[in-house]
Formats: sequence, C-alpha cells, structure tokens
Amino acid sequence: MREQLDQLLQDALREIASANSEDSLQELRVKYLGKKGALTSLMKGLGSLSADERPLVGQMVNTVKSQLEEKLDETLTGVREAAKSERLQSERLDVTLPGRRGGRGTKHPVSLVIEEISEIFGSLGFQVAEGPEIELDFYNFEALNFPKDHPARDMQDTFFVDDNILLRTHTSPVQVRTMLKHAPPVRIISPGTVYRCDSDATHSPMFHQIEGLMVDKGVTFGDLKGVLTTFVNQYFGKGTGVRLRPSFFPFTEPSAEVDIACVMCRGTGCRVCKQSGWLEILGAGMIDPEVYRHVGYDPESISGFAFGMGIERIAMLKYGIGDMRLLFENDVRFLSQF
Ligand code: 2U9
Repeated sequence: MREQLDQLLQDALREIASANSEDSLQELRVKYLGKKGALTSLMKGLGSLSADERPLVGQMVNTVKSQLEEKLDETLTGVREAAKSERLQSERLDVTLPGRRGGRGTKHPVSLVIEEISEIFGSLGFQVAEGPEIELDFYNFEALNFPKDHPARDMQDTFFVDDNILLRTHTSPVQVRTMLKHAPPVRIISPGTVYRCDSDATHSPMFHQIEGLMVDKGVTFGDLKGVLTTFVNQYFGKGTGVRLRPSFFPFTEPSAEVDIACVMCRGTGCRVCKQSGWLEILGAGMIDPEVYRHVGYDPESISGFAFGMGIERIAMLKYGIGDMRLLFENDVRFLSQF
C-alpha cells in the first residue's frame, strides 16, 4: 500500500506540473482528491491492514493529501498569474496612439445669421462695432431720447443692476458710443445680445439684435430705403417685395416698420404671415436731431438713418424654425442641422 501511495503521489505531481489551465487543475483535483478519486479508493484498503500498520499508512495518506493540495493550490496561483499577465500583454494601452476626436460642432443659427447679415452690410461699406452688455442709463436711454417716464425705463421692462446701471435693452448704445468717439461719416452695424424683462412663448429675456447706423452729409430717407431693399434682396432673394409703414421710435423721426413679402407663400397669404402676405422684419428711421445733440454732432450739417432687427425672428424665417425656444435649448439634434 505504501508503494501504491508513493506511485499515486508521483503520478499526480507529474500531471499537476504539466497542467496549464484552471480547468485541467480542477479535473486533477477531482481525479486524485475527489469523493470518488484515487486517494479515496486507496484509503478503502486501510481496513485490510494490521492494527500496527493502519495508523502509519493513515498518516502517509494525510501527508500525500496535503502535499497534493499544496501543489494544486500553488500551481493554480501560477496558472492564474500567467493568464492575467497574458491578458495584460494583449490589452496593453498604447499611449502613443492618437486620442479619439470629439465630434465637430456646428455654428448656432443665431451666429450664422449674424455672420450672413454682417457680410451683406460689409459689402455696402458698414463696419461691425461692439460694446458692453452691461450699460449706463445714459448710453441705453438718455442719449437715445427716451423720456424719463418712458415705460421701457421701467423695472418691468429693463433689468436694472442699480439706478444707473442696466443690461442693455438694445444694441443702440454701441452706436452712441461710436458717435461720441468718431466724427461723421459713420457707417456701422452692431450685432449682439440684449436683455428685456419679458418671458413667454414668443419672448425670451435674452435675445439678439443687429442694428445699423449711417451718418454723413446729405443722407436721405431714399438712402435708407435703398440700403434696406438691397439687404432684403440679397438675404431673402432677388425681387422680394419690401414695404415701409409709418411708425414711431423715440430715437428716429420719421420712423418706419419694414415688411417683406412673406418668405413662405411669397405674398399669397399663409399661416406664417397670418394671411396678410407680409412679414414685419425691421424697424428703421431718420435719426432724431435730439440724438445728435447728445453725441455732439451738428444736426444742421449732417443727417443719417438707423435700423434694427431681431436675429431670432430672422433665423426662424430664414430656416423655417417654428418655435423660438428651440434656439435656446442647446439640443444637438436640432443644432447639428445647420
Ligand atoms: C441710434 C439711433 C437710432 C435703431 C432702430 C429700430 C428702429 C427697431 C427693433 C427691431 C426688432 C428692436 O429687436 S427689436 O425688438 N428695432 O425697430 N431700431 S431704429 O435706431 C437707432 C439706433 C442707434 C444712435
């Protein structure tokens, strides 16, 4: 029986040494140490031994058992380590590989409209002027001939920082600042963000405008109509109808609302133009002499016109956007279409 035990130990150790996977080691554990394994069947022969021999051989069986367990555990650890390092080798990170690029963004429709309109007025000799979004009452209201009790000056309509400082309600203060710095002739457009204390389905408290200003000797209402008609034809298509209606603004006299023939139905009447065939896109007028006094220009020797339009409205008409809120939600599924 001793010889059989010795033989079993040698065979098992040899097989364990040549095993190279967790599965084959598990099979060997079952083959030699399992309930129906080789060692268990050998132990069954213990009963046939003499009382003297039995404890000695029993001890040998235990020694062989623990030797095999130790060898199996040790080999299993080795096999696991080897598998792990092989996995790490094949999965090794190549830090020299170039990174994955993020998707390239697209220009926001509001930015696109600002660029397209600036380009057209640029070709007509207008330069882009910019200024602060947090303004003094003087540049936003006083110089533009807004009376002290004008509703636009009310807390309900304007975001005030304090009595004298506010978020600009239009980009007109840029024109005021430009005229205070430069003598005529002046030909500028001022695109930018403006703020009004107004929020519902068709009004956002933050929106964008482009205003324009042209001051020189002998500028007439005819020049105003010519410049705006050229712009409309370039931006909305050759032959787009233009119509001026009388209006009022504190900073222009006379003043006009400018309509274009509906871009959807071309004037026959539809839902977008409320069956009128016309869309209001601009406000405009000849600069009021009172504004010139505030910036030190002589209203007797020069004249000029100004106009203003809301960018969101133009973007919605140009790209057929039905809801203004889409422009401010930053949903890439919407924005990536432009
Ligand atoms: C100076 C003098 C005059 C700019 C003008 C309008 C008419 C106008 C609106 C269009 C839609 C504002 O965004 S909107 O609500 N603007 O109707 N803006 S004339 O006149 C100026 C500007 C600066 C020194």
